[in-house]
Amino acid sequence: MTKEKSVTSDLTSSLGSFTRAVAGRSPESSTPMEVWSGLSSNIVDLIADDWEKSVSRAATGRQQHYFSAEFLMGRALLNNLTNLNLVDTAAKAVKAHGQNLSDVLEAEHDAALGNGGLGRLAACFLDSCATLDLPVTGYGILYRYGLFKQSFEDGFQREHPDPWMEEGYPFVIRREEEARYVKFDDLDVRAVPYDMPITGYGTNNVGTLRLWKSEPMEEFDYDAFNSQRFTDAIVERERVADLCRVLYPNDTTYEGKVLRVRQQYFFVSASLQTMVDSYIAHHGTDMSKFAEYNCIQLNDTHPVLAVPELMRILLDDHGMTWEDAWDITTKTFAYTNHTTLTEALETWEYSIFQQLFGRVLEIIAEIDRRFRIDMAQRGIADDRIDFLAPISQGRIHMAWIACYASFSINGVAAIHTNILKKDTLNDWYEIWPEKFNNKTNGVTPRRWLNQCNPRLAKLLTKQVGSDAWVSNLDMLAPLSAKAHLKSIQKELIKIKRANKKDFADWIEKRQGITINPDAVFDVQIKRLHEYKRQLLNAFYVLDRYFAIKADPSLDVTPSVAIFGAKAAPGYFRAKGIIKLINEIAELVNNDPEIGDKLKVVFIENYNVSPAEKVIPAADISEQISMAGKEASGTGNMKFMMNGALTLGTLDGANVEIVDAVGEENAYIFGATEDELPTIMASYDPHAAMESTEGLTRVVNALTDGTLDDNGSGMFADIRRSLLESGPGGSDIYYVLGDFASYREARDRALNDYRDQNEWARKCWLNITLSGRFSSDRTINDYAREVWRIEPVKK
Ligand code: 26W
Repeated sequence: MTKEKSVTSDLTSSLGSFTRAVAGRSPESSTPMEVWSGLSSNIVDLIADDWEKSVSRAATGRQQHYFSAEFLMGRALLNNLTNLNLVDTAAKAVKAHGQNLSDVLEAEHDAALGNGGLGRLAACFLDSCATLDLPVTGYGILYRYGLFKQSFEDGFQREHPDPWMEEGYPFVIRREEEARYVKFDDLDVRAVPYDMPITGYGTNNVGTLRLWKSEPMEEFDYDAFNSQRFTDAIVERERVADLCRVLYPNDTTYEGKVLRVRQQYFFVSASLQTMVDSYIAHHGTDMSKFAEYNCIQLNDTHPVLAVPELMRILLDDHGMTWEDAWDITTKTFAYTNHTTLTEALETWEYSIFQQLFGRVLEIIAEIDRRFRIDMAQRGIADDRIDFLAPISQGRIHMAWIACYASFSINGVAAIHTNILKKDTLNDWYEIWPEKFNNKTNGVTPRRWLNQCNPRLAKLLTKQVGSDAWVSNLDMLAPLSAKAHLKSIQKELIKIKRANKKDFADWIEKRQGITINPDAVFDVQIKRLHEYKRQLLNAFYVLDRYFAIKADPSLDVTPSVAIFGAKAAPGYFRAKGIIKLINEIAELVNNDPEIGDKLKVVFIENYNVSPAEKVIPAADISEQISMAGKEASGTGNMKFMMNGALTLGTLDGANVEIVDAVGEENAYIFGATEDELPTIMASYDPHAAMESTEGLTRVVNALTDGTLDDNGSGMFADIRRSLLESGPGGSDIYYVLGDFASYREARDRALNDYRDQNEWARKCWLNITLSGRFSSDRTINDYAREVWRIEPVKK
């Protein structure tokens, strides 16, 4: 037998065994889900030895720990098959059992343990760390319910629970023997780790994501049980299980829920305990070198309770002095900020901390006391000190604790870091400029190019001469010189057309909507938030609709406006915008006069997997946030890599994308961040509306009977948000002000699309110049400049 044949037959036979063990029947008669479980278990079997070796290699030297309340992992099987170079072999093995690999892959649930950008970034980072052989472990929470599933009923968003691992999930391994105890003043819980292996591309290094699950201290409270308080015992169990039950679905709006702060303390306490125990096992009980061997990245403020908790461990469990413990703590933590929106800043009521963890509060109070003395000695004014103190006005300020205790503070794109320095964290920057640094986000080219876009990957591999670009995306840069070649343009056009056909088939099957693959696919996929301005996009569509209705002979480039977005369940206005887009779709898609000229698609239950379907098919990437509001964005990078052109404002990483490809290879519009303060100071949304042709007609459509919000009042609320003065109004995201400029840019893009070769030339430049947006680049920067870790030798 040739080598390939024997690998295939090995996998065929092991897959048969693993599937039988899972399903209790032959793989031939198993469901795709059961074959998925069998194949996934088989993969864990194949990587187990490498994983074990990687874990013990990492434990001896300096290590990095990534603390995050969210990891938006998506599906795991295809990712692992690709990393192990087993995709074709697995396809054959699955086929040999009368099944089909793509059905099997489609059976997998997304692990949606995150809301949006911050959680998906953490997942991309883990991928890069494993690929770069870096000793990095992720720590988070094993939520029983991930981000809610979204359905549309009469165009309204409905939320449903997402029990993503109820049918079993082979990619997490319960480590019973590594359980820890986490104590609250009113509750003690057992924290049991579930470890997920993170394979890398072209390496046998395997990283770990450790997700904690809360369980009762004892299987049963026998006292309660015996004294006939059975239900009390059960209720207590449920109280503990509650802790990890659900991912909070808020993105960027802060909610002071006690259960959420419990979750945060739970996972950071358990994680620190394992880190400290591992340190002692390898380096002894002298804790003084803890920060030489360990560094912790705080993914936003959600894990900031790790700061007082590490202090508590060093003081109470290891008898250190305050000075020594603080010295170690301040050398251990680095903090990443992911948003400048003030409504996202976490502050907790003093009384909550009193109720949950008195000792941690005592430590925060001491940090606060010393902070005030420290600042006074630096000559900071009293009112400034009070504003920046960990405890002020009866609240605990998590971002201030992070800034004070961390040796590094970073933003996630150049413009964002500058805004932190000059506004949001300016006081901290004035005191400690050396703490501040920028780490522009990136995305993994494994999932977001090589896996999701195999046609384009094949072309790139042919052009580079190998697949080395998959773990070194800068290798694509020299290919940019080929942008003018008709042969390249032709191939690219063919690939995009085929991807669009795939997406059209997928959405037709999934939602029953027919779209034309020859139309321009114009895509905006991200969480629904006013600052991201899906409303601006929706208004453009309405305006186009009215223009075609007014003149049916209008020569328009056919286009499909594709949306995907979830709104936080309590965010009324965001839900109103979802309803609005669905109503516009209803109006436009059912008008025979419009036909293929304009279509609107709202992808239901947008998640990582649907993103992998639509991004390779996109022509235009909508990145239209109000300038200064989107910290970075990462979707913008995924689109760029897949040959979509950015239609965007100079915000977040769009600025750097334009810097990489040139403004002539993107469609940039709108007021800039430095112009906006002056503009907003005298902004009159009414005047903006009235002076922009067609815009009054569009805004009126909200309430004049053109569109129906089923009596919910949602559309009147949207209108008020734009035109009424005072809080909740005044068009604070400058939708009406930027409309004319947006319409001009989008019209121009649609018109340019008609020259297919010229369009393809621009796409090629975007693809080949996307190297700096690989998360490998980002992670290398963190590793060198913040974490100071080296790849582990194999
Ligand atoms: C407490 C409520 C809450 C929940 C989530 C506050 C803040 C958040 C996140 C920080 C919001 C978030 O996901 N931010 C996004 O982070 C991405 C990764 O850095 C950036 O690309 C996005 O621009 C930013 O909005």
